[in-house]
Amino acid sequence: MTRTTVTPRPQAKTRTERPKLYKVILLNDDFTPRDFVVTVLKGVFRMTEGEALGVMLTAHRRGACVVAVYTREVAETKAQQGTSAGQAAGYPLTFTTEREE
Ligand code: NFA
Repeated sequence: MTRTTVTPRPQAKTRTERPKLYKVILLNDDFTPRDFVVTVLKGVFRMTEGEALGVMLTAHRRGACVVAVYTREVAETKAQQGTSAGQAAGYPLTFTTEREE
């Protein structure tokens, strides 16, 4: 009779990489009306009125404000949507993205 020896392999560990995160940053400008910025922040970034007001005012006073942090695709899409909303209304409103350290 033939005997077969089964040698168990050491179980390979599954390593799940954390995705890199990207900040969406709102840049201040002198032309986009404050209430328009608030409307875009609420619509694109699902913020409440109070959150949107806080972010808009911080960008207005300091020049820029981090809006939110997402994976790359989501951050780039939302930044593009916010910037496009401004362009469609004739404003220079700009959202950029930056890799988080
Ligand atoms: N600075 C703009 C104004 O006074 C408002 C604004 C805030 C624009 C934040 C862009 C970003 N109308």
